[in-house]
Formats: sequence, C-alpha cells, structure tokens
Amino acid sequence: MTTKKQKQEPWWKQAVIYQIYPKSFQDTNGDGVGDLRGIIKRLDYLQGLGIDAIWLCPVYKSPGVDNGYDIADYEAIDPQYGTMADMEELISEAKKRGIRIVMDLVVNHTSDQHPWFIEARKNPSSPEHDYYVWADKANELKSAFSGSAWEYDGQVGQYYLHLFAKEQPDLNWKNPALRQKVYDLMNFWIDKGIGGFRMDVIELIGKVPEEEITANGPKLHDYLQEMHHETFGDRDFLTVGETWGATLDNAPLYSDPDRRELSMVFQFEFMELDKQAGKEKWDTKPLDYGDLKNVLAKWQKLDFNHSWNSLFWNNHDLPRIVSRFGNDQQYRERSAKMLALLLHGLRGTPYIYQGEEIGMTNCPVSAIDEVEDIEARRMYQERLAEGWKKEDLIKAINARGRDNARTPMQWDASASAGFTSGRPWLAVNPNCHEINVENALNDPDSIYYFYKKLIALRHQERILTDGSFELLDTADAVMAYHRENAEDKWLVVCNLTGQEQEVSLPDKVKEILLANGPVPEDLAKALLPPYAAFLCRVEKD
Ligand code: TEU
Ligand code: CA
Repeated sequence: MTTKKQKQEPWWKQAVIYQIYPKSFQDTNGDGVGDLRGIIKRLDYLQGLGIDAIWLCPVYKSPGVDNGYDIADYEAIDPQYGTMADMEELISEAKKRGIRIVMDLVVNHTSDQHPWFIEARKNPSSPEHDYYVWADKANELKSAFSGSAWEYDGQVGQYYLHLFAKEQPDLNWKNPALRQKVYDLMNFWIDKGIGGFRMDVIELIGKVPEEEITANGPKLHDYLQEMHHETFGDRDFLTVGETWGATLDNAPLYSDPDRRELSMVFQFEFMELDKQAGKEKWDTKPLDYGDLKNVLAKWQKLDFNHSWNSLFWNNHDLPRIVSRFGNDQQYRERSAKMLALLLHGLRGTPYIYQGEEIGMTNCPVSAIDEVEDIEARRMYQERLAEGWKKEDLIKAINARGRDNARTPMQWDASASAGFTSGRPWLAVNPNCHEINVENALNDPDSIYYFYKKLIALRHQERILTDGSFELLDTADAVMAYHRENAEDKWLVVCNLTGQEQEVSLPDKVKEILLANGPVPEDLAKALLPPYAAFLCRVEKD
C-alpha cells in the first residue's frame, strides 16, 4: 500500500452555513432585541437542522445606525448583545455541537464613533487622520444609502468619504499602518477560535476615490493576499467575500487557492434579474425564468478546481425568496421546497438565512414610520423630494426593503412568536401563528425537514460537491439539470411557476431521493404540477 499523502479537501466544500441576524434571532432578557444568550439557547435547534457553521452578522460595539455594520470597537461586544464572556461561550458551545462561528468582518468602513475617527477629526495631523479618506472637493461618488458619498467636516475643513451612511466613514486601505490595525483585530478573533470571516463589501477596499473607482480597484487583490498572509493563511478557516461585482472572470482571482486570498465569493448576478437595467434595486421588473436559469447555469461553469462559489437565495439585505421568486400564499410550502432543491442541488457552498428553513415570508408595511432600515428610509426621503408618490415608494419597500428579512425569527405561535417576552424592536410578522418552528418540527412534511434532508445529502453524497453540472433543454418555466461523477448520476427537475408544465426528459429513474409531491412515472412525457420539484438518482449512460 502506498501512503501517498492525499491533499485534504477543506471542510467548507461539503458544508452548509446558517446565517444569523442577531438582533432578530432570539431575545432572552425581554428588551425586544435578540442576544448572544439567545443564540446559545437555540444551538440545539441548529444542530438538529444539521448545519456546519453560523455566519453571525455583526455583534461588535456599535451605535447601530446600520444595525452593527457601523463598528465603534472591533474587540468589544455590543452590550445589547451581551458580553465577551457570552461570545466565548457561544464559540465553545457551538464547537461542542460541531458548529463553527464565522464572524462578519466590516473593514471597508467604521462607525463615526470609532476612536480612530474621533481622533482623525479632532487632530488632522494625527496618524489616525490618514486612516480615513479625505478630499478638498467632493466628486460625483454616490452613497449606497442615497445622496453624495462625501460629507463636509467643518472642524477639519475637508470632506470625508462614506460609501454608505455618513456615520460610516470609509477606511483608507492605502495606509499600511491602518491595514496592520485591521490584521491585528482579525487575529484577535482568530485567536478566540472562530472558524471564519464573512467579509462585508470587501471588493471596495481597493477603491481609488479620486478616480471614482470603488469596486475592484487595482490594489484589491494585493491587499487580500497581504491579509491572507498576515492573518488566517495557515488556519483551517472559511473566508467568503461579499462581492456584488463578481463575474466569472474575477471570481477565480478571489478564490483560486493558489492565489492565497479567500475561500469563496458571494456573487449577486441572479439577484439583479428582477431589477430594471441601469436603475436601482427599488425599480423592479418581473423575473424572466429563462434569465434565472441562464445565470444559475452560467455560474456552474466556474472552474471549481481553481475557484469556489457560494449558493444562497437570502440574506439580511434581500427580500424573502418565497415571496420573491416563489408564491407566499397558496403554494408557499411547495414553492419554498422547490427553490430549496433548485439551489441546494447545485455545486458550491449553500447558505441558509434564518427563517428560510421554515419558509418565512416578506412582511409588508403601510407607512414609512413602520420601517427601521436606514437604506429604505433614506431612499424614501430622497424620492419623495423628487416628486415620487408615497404609495409607490411603500410598494417598492414592501417588494425589496431589507426589513422583510429582518423581522423576528418565528419560533412559535405566541404573541411575539417566541422571540421575546417584551416588545420586539421590529414588528413580528403576523403570519407567525401559522409559520413557525414549532409547527415545522411537528410536521414531518414541513419545509424544515426538506432543508434538513438537503443538508444531510450534502454531507453524505460527494456528487453534490464534486459532480459536474449539465443543464437540460426544457421550456423556460422548468429548470432541469444533471449532476454526475464517476460513480453516480443525479437529476433535478423544478417547475419554476404556479402553472402546470410539460417536460420530456431522457432519464430512467433509479431512486427518488427527495420530492415535494408525486414524481411522474414516465419522464419522457410528463406533466409537472405547479412548483413541482424532485431529485432522483438516474441510470448512467
Ligand atoms: O451590504 C453591501 C451593500 O452594498 C448593500 O448596501 C446592498 O447594496 C443593499 O443592502 C442591497 O439591498 C453590506 C451589508 O450586507 C449591509 O447590511 C450593510 O448595510 C452594508 O454592507 C454596509 O456595511
Ligand atoms: Ca435581549
């Protein structure tokens, strides 16, 4: 026998990650805000689901202008979430259950309350001044949260850059001392035993504001290679970059292991398909199913030996997928399962956003004072001033607003859905009486058990991780594909619509692995009910 050392595949290639928005997950002290003890309390639930890691949205000390994406101290826990001892307990209790904690790393910008920025403002000759981006004149750059990206500081007599809210000043990555500070804070967390970082808007750190370059600046990949070397490089660690501008061409730059940057990226191409070209996220258009298929299939063409991709439908910035691409009324369960299978059958690392596993839906509001999210509030003010009608803006917020994903997790049918004994910081979706974890756990046919099965398959069946992908020729309303490796061949068939659809497929079914309803006997001439979805092992040619 040879003892040739096999290069071990990183754990995250066969893993499923669960995203937690801590403010809305579980409150334990009745203040209406989720907390770390609440997450600890629900670890058994997450272990039951079978996930491998938690991506934890920011819990660092923060004034909360953008719910924690404005950090005032990277090495402290915000008191509303608990203490550093709670955080350490979360890491160790999760580890006992085979779950790693992936922290959100927000280092494109800080809070304006961060001591660096306070000093930078007070003392323009301090080293901290150059940790931020200053200019004598504002150019055309816009903030993602409406208006100019430049704010005049009277004390300094200059403008500072903020690609998000004015309370989120951008860091100046050109400054090597600043970069070292960031690596230090990363190592602080690595030493605490976390399992990875999700890197917020990481594609922006190479910005060249004076040339109005933001994403994909010329130094971006140099910085990421330096970061890898100075921090997590030798660790068994997951890193995923939030990269709205990722393309098939640049995804390998981030994620080719030989380049020593990140494990994988989040690409958002499929999230822009129901947006009018050249407009903003609020300017929607109906989804063309052919476009969705093409984009999903296109990303499966990535060279997975030299790059890696993530798979997701939801996060804390996006509307709920069952309300968006599915049907959150008559076919809620069926369409939620269809979307789950469509995505989890693909190659990449799947992410599940809290509540997705029970088919949580969007939560409409009727007036702007019910909206918490800074992005939606700023857009509303800006467009109102431009002459838009209130009802159109509320409609846009209900379709695309970030609060849709941020309503409290629905644990049971009690008044505040088991989220809090107090008054929740954001109203609970009234459908919690029907849609909740307790009901899902009691129903063997629930969306929850469908997700649980998909996660188990990801762990047991190599074909999901290494199998090739082939899109089958069908009408736009149906997506069908093969996954295949040396031993096995699988078929996924999904009716993307609420109407019956005909398909004709060449496969002979050997075994049905998962389905959201009956599977047609004869695939050569089959009629798929609304949102039908099934996964089969089929005969290899
Ligand atoms: O989001 C990046 C980002 O570009 C968002 O503004 C996004 O365009 C929008 O929300 C989509 O609807 C990240 C975080 O995920 C988000 O929560 C933060 O607000 C933002 O960065 C700033 O840190
Ligand atoms: Ca609390």
